[in-house]
Amino acid sequence: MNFDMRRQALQQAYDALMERPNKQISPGNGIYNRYAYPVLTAMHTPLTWRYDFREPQNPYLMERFGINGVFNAGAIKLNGKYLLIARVEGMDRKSFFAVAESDNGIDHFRFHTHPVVMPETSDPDTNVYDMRVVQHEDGWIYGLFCTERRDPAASPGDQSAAIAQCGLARTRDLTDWERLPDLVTPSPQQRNVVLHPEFINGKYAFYTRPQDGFINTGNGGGIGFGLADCMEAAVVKEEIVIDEKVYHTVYEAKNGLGPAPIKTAKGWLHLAHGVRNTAAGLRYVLYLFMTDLANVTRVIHKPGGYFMAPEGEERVGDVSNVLFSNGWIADDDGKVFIYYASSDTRMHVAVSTIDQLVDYVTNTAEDGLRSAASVEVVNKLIAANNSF
Ligand code: M1P
Repeated sequence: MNFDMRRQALQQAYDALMERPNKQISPGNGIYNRYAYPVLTAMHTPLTWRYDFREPQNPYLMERFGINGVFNAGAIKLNGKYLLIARVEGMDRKSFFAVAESDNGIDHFRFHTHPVVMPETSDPDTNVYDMRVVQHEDGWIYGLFCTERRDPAASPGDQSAAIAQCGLARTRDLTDWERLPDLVTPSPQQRNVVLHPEFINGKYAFYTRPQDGFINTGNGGGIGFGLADCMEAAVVKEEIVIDEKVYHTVYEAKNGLGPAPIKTAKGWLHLAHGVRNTAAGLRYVLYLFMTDLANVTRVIHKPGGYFMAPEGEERVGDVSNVLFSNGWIADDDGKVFIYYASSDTRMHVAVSTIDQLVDYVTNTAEDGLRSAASVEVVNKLIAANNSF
């Protein structure tokens, strides 16, 4: 195939992907509906990021920059557009952020022409990923993300030991970002840090995930909470755990908050991920819980088990058996777009409503932590069904 034919073929395949409408999968489980196609994949990244289209410099029209995956996106609605701030991972393993937008939130997500240029601090990040985008009541849009650097205490033979911390930046438009100093907390490592969208007692409130090691949370773990006086030099002096790891649950190994919580009339709705170990490796699922409007550290409802787990093609990818979410959008009409990544590879959407999610959270039995308790729940359901 000559250069021009190859260019045309690449463009046609890209345009077809961009134009493909998404399809809701029905009937679903009554809590949410998945959609048939991923909303973002490596193939959605613009061709100009991957190919050099100058024939003399690239006569084979080969990829000059490979993209490995597009996943773990933050989400926000701005000026009527649904925006995903995706983790784009190159074949070199480095991630960076890029914004893709859609008019309807379920398909035709198109990346902006350039990835985000995220300023560095005086201690450059080796890798940045998993941004939570939060419209705070102070007027700024904050991006909280994991910044990873090699552990300075690692021996020369250990090229894996890393330190994860929470990077902070703010913007008005998702294009120009002001980098702030990394969050300081009492924990040796941090991932999955989220900013609460409102002030609590006049302070900035952070959900954290204290951890001792890079992968294992060790004595740390659970979803933590702490307050900071400002964002320009944010320090959380005291972290309390508000949602713990628990034996024989879907979050027994670790858990972490997803996006910023959504305020509802009944409480703050939270989406989180829970991790357990299996013979096939770690399994990541999503779960929901609700906290008190008057005391955001008090969990008032928590359905047992998972809300969403990997299914079908979602189960396979770079890191298989993983669902992870750090972005959702609640529309004014009550519709909720849940953006989730599968197996550290691609982004999907599921759609629900505030009413459905609140119903699910408030009316689903808690984890009884024993098989016999599960049987009791099923028997109650059968009795209720036999009573009319
Ligand atoms: O590979 C699964 C996920 O692992 C990490 O999440 P956590 O810190 O909760 O274990 C992150 O690296 C995340 O990006 C990744 O999707």
